[in-house]
Amino acid sequence: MNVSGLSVDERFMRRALELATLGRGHVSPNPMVGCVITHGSGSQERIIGEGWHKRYGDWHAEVNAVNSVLPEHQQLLSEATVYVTLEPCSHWGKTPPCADLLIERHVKRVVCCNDDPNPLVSGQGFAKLRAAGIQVETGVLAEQGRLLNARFFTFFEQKRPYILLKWAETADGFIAGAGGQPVKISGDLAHRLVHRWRGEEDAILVGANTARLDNPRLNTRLWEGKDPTRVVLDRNLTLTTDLHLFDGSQPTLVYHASQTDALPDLPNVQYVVAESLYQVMSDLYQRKVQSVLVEGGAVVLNAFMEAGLWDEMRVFRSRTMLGNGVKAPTVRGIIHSREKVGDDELTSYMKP
Ligand code: AOF
Ligand code: ZN
Repeated sequence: MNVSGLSVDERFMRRALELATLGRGHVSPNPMVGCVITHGSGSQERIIGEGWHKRYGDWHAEVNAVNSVLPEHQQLLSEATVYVTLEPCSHWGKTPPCADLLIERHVKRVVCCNDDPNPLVSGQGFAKLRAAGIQVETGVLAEQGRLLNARFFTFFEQKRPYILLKWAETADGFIAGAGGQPVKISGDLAHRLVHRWRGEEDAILVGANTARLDNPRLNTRLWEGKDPTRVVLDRNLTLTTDLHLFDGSQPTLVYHASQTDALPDLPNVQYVVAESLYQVMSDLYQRKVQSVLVEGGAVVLNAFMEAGLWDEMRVFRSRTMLGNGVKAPTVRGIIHSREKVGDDELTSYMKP
């Protein structure tokens, strides 16, 4: 232990976790992964290489870390410890298996936060390394590792996307005006932050009322980032196709439960039958959507809560009073963080 209260392994792993976060927003559906390579032991242990998974389809963290080791230090790899936030892969995917690379370079020890939940890898990466005589330790900063890739773990373990419920409410607890009429509740900074979040998730979901009354674009125009897939719940197909959601600028999925075959033929818009929220979520899982940001309205947010289909809630509270309107959902979960965003207060809650 040193002054930070962390063991040496934990200290290097914390660095690997930091590196992993540099891939945020660019690697989905892959996990964020960071890697630190060290040489020496005890107080002499020094970093000789670092890397992270930068972009989907690109090299994995371990490859970038091995390549970052200076040519004159490459021979040190046979005495090196590799700290990698996730179990090294064992499969031929877009790139060759990372476990094979570490075996080829004869590294001495591999330390990880978590086992890879992807069935293509799960346990087989570690098995390969051990069979080659490499020391393997897993479970170092395991909780931080799971939190970092909560979307990836939820997707493989629960076979549904990670679900974030988001809304803004007034000081007196309203989410919209009377009859669901949109009112400006949170400020410009909160608005921009939401656009950043949109770029970090695979999909954004709204109900038919919100689609009709707010006519949202559900893109990330206030932040640099990819535009997520739009998801609209329109059970009885009541929405008119002149709404921004149907402009074809982003892939758009419309879930409905109507029997009709007479569906609009719009570019980039797909109609899918689903009888329940569970069916919607399992269809999104089939489409490899790892996370969904639910932006309302109240009926939809409450339905997700009632179904137990949520992982995180993010609530902006403004100082404004509305007097009447649509009541905001009741928050649940454990407070994870609280901060000021402009004049608004943002609180996030995690499912216990
Ligand atoms: C690692 N290191 O940095 C990452 C891993 O499609 P591919 O070939 O990129 O493979 C994606 C899978 O590989 C992903 O689902 C996860 O199981 C693992 N990700 N593994 O050894 C990395 N990003
Ligand atoms: Zn890999």
